[in-house]
Amino acid sequence: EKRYIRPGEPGCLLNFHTKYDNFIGNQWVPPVKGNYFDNVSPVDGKVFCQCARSTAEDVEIAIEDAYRGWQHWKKTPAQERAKVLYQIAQVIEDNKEKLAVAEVWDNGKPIREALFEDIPDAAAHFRYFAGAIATQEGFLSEINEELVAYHFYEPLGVVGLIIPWNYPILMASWKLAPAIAAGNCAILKPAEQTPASIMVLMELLVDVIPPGVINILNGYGPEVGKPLALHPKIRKVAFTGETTTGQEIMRYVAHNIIPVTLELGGKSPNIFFEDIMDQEDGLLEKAIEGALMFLLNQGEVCTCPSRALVQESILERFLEKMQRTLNKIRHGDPLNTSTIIGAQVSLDQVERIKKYVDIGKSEGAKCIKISNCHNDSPYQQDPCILLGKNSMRVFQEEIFGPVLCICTFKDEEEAVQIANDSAYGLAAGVWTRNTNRGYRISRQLEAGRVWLNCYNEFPAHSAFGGYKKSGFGRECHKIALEHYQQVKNIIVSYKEKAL
Ligand code: TXE
Repeated sequence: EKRYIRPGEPGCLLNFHTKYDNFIGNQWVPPVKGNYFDNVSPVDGKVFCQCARSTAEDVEIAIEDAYRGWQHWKKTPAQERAKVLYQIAQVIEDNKEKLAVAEVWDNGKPIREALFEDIPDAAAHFRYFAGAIATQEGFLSEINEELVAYHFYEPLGVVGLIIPWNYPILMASWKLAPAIAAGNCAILKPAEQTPASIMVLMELLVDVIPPGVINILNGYGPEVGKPLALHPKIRKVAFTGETTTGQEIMRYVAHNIIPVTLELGGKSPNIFFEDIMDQEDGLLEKAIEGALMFLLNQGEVCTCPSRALVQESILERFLEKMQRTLNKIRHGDPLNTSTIIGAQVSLDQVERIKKYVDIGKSEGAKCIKISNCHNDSPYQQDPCILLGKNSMRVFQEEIFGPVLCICTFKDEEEAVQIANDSAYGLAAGVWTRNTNRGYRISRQLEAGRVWLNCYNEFPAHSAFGGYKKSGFGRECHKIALEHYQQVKNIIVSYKEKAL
């Protein structure tokens, strides 16, 4: 157990500045209108810095600088671009603890997650896309003896990346790595709840990235995200956030007919079959851990396994085991490495979660008490388990908090029917010893990612993205490169003479 020192206290690994300008063309540029907004840490509930409250005028400046940078970047050979991505990964890794503390302070997540997942995963994505771009090849088609069609992957230009607050540095990396690897320059807009940790990262990267390749504009969605997505010189938008915001983004990009990828909400089912019980091989313990994944990042995860579908025959035993493990879980200071549940990102978010718990109860869901998990901070929400039916609102709407909704099923057919009875289709989990069943069910689930006997693994090199209202496009895999590229086809005739 280790307790990291809070920013501002003597001996802390980092001290935030009191004010952050935008990061444009490798310079710190004040917002044109001169406005800043307060940034509160959910760890102590206090304002710890101010960040630029950008507007359309700042978008103009960033676009200009990004295009200036692009003149060089688009001509930079893939191997050289890869080298920059490797260097970014190295800087992230070398500053792992500092970045983890920054992330915790900005977002409220427990430091064990930031240290062992968010930050190393961010580095892994830059490394992965460095390798992917260095090995990407165009292709050619032999049309006939004298006619050849060549295909080249070309970058799009300057792309707009809009990200949420739940994984600031990791979400930035998921988007920045493929975007810049592919030869684009990027303008990233962090969420207004978590604008600061990314600025700490940019301070570390300023000597590593060529000017204009990565630009950061802070501010509110409608004030800066919207003009960014609407700008006629933006060639693509990648967005992660709420489904209704995703719908807005689609409307914006329609103006300029540019591609968009969307990673939106989820209500992911985690399905537990009876055959996981009664053997001493550790799968049951693993499954319980999988069920408790609804607590990861305090439930503020797009793939939160917020619906547990438990086979009727094992419900009681499963619940009992789950409660026993839950009672040992520590809720507390996010900077302590033994803390499992940290602070929710904002008081608004706490309010939203509480409202949903009340809705669940009023719909008749049974609330299962968890004894040990309590904390007095207004930013900390006690975990909650609701036993109910899939038709209830709490089973259908994204809560984005430590709330697990459990229902039962009789057989495979019913499990699939309940799992797919959702507007969303981001992810799902299946737990069984029967590999044929696992495969069969996985293929029937309407979800872009299925975890079989595991949950919430996010390795680089595996495609991630949604079905249905969870969006479209894939990240974390080299196919994402194609979302940031267009194909140039050149047809060449090698015929010597006219007909
Ligand atoms: O999301 P938004 P919010 C869910 C979760 C949460 C809810 C609201 O349920 O409680 O969404 O979160 C920018 N034009 N998820 O309000 O609004 C915004 O500034 C351009 C699910 O934070 O979608 C931020 O940078 N940009 C989710 C980003 O969009 C706009 C992750 C996301 O904010 C904009 C986060 C506009 N009109 C929340 N409006 C997931 N599934 O991963 C907002 N933004």
